Amino acid sequence: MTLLAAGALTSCGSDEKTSPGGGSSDAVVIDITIADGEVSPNGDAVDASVGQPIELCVDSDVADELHVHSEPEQEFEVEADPGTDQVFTFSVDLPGQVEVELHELEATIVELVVQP
Ligand SMILES: [Cu+2]
Repeated sequence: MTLLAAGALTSCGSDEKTSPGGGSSDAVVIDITIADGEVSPNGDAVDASVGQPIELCVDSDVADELHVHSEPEQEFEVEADPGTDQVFTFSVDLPGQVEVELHELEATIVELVVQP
């Protein structure tokens, strides 16, 4: 067994810029902050590809549920844990527009535009 170098553990948001054509195996990283009843981002469009890993890094001061309105729908439990990144990774199997919604707040966080 070999250990991965510590540097391989990237923290959320440190790696947002991926160059086009760099291959679709890079994850799309979306930094999400939920604080004082507001969520950021709030409805932004984000490009992704079918099968590409999508990483939601959530910092929240309230418990809630993330809904990914893909087929099938995917759900993640968010805990109230401000200052800590909770990371949820998923991918989407079908091209199209997929909302990532915060259930209790009824807010659309991002609208994924999933390319074939
Ligand atoms: Cu929903």
